[in-house]
Amino acid sequence: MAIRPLVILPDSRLRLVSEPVGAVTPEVRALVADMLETMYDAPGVGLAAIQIGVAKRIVTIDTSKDENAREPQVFLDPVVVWSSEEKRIYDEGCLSIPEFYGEVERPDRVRVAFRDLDGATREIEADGLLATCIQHEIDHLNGVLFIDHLSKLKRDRVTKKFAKAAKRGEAA
Ligand code: GNR
Ligand code: NI
Repeated sequence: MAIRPLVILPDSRLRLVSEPVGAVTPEVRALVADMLETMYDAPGVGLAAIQIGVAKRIVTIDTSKDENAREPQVFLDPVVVWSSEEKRIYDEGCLSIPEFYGEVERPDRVRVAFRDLDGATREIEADGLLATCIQHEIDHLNGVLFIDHLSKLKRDRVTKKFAKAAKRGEAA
């Protein structure tokens, strides 16, 4: 297992549409192990494979608060199959946009179909932080960032800040 470097805005890889996973090979399992290690090290609540530079439709999430009682969840090829009319607003952050936060409105509850590491098809209904997080991660699989849900003014401001920092070779 290894902690992998995070892909940071304005890296154009964050705009890629990730590819379906296909067969659950030992390489896929090794990638998931690296994603979990990288997510826990960051620390983050979720991670999409593209955030470590791999354009595959893989998401890891752990919304448990206690780091001594970890509850890793792995989603291969996740798809939202139902979302509630009711919305919820959450102050989101992203490991690829460090130290920037913004309020995003999304469906309060979602049903998500996915495959697990045994290749079995499963479905869950998520609410609360898990619902917010899984929608944030599925956005990553489609090249969408949470700042895309903010006003153009806020998005342009943070995009420029990170572009300038990258040019100078600094963190934003
Ligand atoms: O660690 C994370 N926290 C978070 C908080 C609110 C909404 C979404 C998230 S996901 C984020 C990690 C990340 O960037 N995943 O892509
Ligand atoms: Ni993110």
